[in-house]
Amino acid sequence: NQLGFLPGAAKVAVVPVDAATTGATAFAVIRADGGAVVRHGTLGAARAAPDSGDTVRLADFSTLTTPGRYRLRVAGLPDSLPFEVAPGAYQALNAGAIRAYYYNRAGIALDKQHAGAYARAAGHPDTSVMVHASAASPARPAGTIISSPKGWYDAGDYNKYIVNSGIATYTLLAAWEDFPAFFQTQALNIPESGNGIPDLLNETLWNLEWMLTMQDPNDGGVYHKLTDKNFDGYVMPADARQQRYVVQKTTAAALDFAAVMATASRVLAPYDKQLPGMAARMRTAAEQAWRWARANPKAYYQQPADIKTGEYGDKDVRDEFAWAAAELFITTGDPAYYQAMQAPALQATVPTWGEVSGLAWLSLARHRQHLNPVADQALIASRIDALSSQLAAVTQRSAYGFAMQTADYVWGSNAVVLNQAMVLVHGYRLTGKRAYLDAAQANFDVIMGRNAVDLSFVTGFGARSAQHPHHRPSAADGIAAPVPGFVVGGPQPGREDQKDCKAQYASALPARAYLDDACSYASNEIAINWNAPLVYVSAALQVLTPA
Ligand code: 9MR
Repeated sequence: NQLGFLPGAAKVAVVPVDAATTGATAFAVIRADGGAVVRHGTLGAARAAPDSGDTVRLADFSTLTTPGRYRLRVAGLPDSLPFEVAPGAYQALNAGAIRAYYYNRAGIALDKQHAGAYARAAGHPDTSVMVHASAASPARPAGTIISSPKGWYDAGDYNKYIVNSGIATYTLLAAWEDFPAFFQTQALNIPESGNGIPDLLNETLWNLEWMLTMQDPNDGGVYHKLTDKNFDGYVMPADARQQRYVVQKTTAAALDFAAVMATASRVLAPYDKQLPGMAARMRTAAEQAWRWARANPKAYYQQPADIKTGEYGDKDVRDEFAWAAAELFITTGDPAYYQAMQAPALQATVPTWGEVSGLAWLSLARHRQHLNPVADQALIASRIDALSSQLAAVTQRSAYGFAMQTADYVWGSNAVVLNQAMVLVHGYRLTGKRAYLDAAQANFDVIMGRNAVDLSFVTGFGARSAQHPHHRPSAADGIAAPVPGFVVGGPQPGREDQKDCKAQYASALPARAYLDDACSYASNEIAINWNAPLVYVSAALQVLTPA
């Protein structure tokens, strides 16, 4: 982990076993400056790691708790990159990961005061968006112009998708609900800073306000996405001028919207003075979207022939129903929503944009002390504990000491790593089992450099980090360094971008199939749903790691 560790954290490094190190059984931690040895340690057993095709040993130096700047030394290898042990080890990363959302805002100029070198003109006002034929209704026939400003660009592209905004926005609100004291005092230097609302919520509001405009007030349905017909080229936002459309109302969009608005309404309720009527409006919006989804339970997304942008399609929305029901239950206390959740049949899985049942369980666990007694407390605890226990068991078996398995190397694998860590954090909060917190730390380490490609996957953080994300502003702004604070998608063997890339992947192995090139949308894009668990997990480790 190139960033380093909190003093009380589990601290583990991965040491490759190769011709040069094969005899090495010991390691040392040395001072980054001067090289004085501060710790000797014994390497763990050599274990094969099939996903990266190597053999590695673990170096555990958890007992090193003295703040400082260090490197790891193993005979036969160059010294490691420097890392810190520090009480505030993840503060700056957390702030940077939230500020990444500011940099990805649609419909606003980024000024020098807040964006520094990354200042840019406004793009995509989205005040004149056309209703696509797929979204036509009697009140809003095809060609109707609506206004749907603000929001974050989804990823390296400039479109805005409700399904992905669902899990992304929710996860930021969940970070707030779990660690309010941490975020209460955080100053992010964004345009709204100092307005009496904590900055994490200020940033989240930029997207919530957009999401509200995606609901058709005539029927409560929610458009699936706001998009160009074709992806823009590598241009700055202000230079991308295609006509924008809202496309098809879907069940998944309505339910993800309902879940987020129900969550936001309880989070924002204390800020009625700053945001008059907002919490109530969001609660009503959530209930209207829920009713629309109940009346239209199978409106699956079907990409129209003239639209080529991201799909976020999903033909199984049982989990979206359950998640929306859970959030509405928590916010309203109405037992009918708990019944609608069908809890006994609902499993907990590591959340993704298309599989959100885990979010329902995480929210219920978070609010367990204040739920209507109709909720089955033992079931809630057992779902979280069972999933955490599975992940911790994989961690124990794994050569690299993390929870990833072959099947987890999918498009956006780094978000799988982080969402696993988010589940483990909940497991730790619920049970106090230290193994869960340590496993969450290990997964976080993966993102910050404890991986087969020896790279920090977060732009601008760590001594050796991703330099060329698939992110249009980073590619077009003329600045060598990428916009900071974004986690890139991560290794995965699909390599779907090879038809569009001149550069080639160095390896097809699941944990090595990564290409630090702007062309690589399959391994090196950034996305709002991938950054959100980075925000969650870095805050969680900062707050929860015992001193
Ligand atoms: O995150 C999405 C991933 O699960 C899919 O496999 C992939 C291909 O459909 O699409 C990813 O989402 C992209 C979206 O469609 C458009 N904006 C960029 C997203 C990240 O690559």
